Amino acid sequence: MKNRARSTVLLVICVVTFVMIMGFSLAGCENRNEIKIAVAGPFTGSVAAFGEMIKRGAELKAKEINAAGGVNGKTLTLLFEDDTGKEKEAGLVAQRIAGNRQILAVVGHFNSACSLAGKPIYQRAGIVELSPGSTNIKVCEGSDWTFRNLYRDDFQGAFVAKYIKNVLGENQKVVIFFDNDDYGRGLKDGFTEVAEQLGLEIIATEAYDRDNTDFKAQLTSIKAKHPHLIFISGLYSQAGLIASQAREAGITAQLFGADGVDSPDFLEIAGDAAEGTYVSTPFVFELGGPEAQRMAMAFEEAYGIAPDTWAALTYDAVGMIVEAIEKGGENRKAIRDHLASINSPEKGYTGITGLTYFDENGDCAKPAYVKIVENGRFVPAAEQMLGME
Ligand code: ABU
Repeated sequence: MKNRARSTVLLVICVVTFVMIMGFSLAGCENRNEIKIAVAGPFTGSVAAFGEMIKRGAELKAKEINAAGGVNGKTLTLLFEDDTGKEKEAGLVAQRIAGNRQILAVVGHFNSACSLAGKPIYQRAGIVELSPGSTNIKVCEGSDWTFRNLYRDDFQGAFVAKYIKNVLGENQKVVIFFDNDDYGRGLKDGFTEVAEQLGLEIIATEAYDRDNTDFKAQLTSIKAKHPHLIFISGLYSQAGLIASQAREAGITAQLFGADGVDSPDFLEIAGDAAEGTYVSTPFVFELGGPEAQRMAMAFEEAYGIAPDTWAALTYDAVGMIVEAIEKGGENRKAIRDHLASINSPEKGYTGITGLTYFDENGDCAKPAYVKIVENGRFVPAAEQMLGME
């Protein structure tokens, strides 16, 4: 009896050991052939139009990389994580990503509030967060692991104030209507500081809530102040409603948004009321080089629609991470160290959105452009301020 019990125990130990060895070697096989990076953004929720473009821009770049032989000969696999554009969800997404050791880096998040929520989690875990959309000034501050491939809102706010003064005229009475979140507030502050220095007259500053859909009462009060221009410091989903409700209320003031309004869905939501609206933006396809035109054609062919600014910046962000893996190494720290070493124009990454290189914060200096809505489309504004920012 004793012998039989001993044999059974031995058999169980052998089976368990065999299963564990097989499990480890299968997991090892999976790792050997794949490079995994996460793409985190608002794939559902009130700003899902951004997420859709981010997803497609990332997918196109991954498809091209894999068609050209992959990353060090391995297949690039993207894992999409939906933060719904909300900081609470972004925190959960960040924990999930940070805890999965197979993920080498994160492209995202898009909303500044989400990048800020993820930042301490990614920093603790030691994994890069490279945002293709967050512009709040604090996004990269205080972490060695957070980078972005577009400008900050102190730069963007100042740029818009200068554009208004230089191009639209000196004696503008301006109302600022801002989304009361990290992005809307920060951009409002950046704009206000320089607008006041330049002598623009800010006659009112009003906050709105992200969940609001009815702006009529606030617009009635804004109308009574007779502004020449309303600067909307927020996202396309509310800006579209604000534009249409402003025109319905008989407000004729010039509308000016920033990069958060730069989405084809602004045109959908605002309809005719979008006409003549200006937006500042980190990228304009029409002003890009031949590689940008090639990417736009490939994107249209793949998805049947034109790419927007966010598809372009995400396309470049995926390219930067892949370059960091190829030149730095296949681990989280090597990717960070490689990105941190891209710290001068000579070492910069040339993507379809131009040259990206980082300062000691992980921020980068890239230009701003202006688009205007004409005949239901965003087109480059006749006047740009390149080199005059
Ligand atoms: N910068 C565009 C809007 C996204 C954000 O920064 O929250």
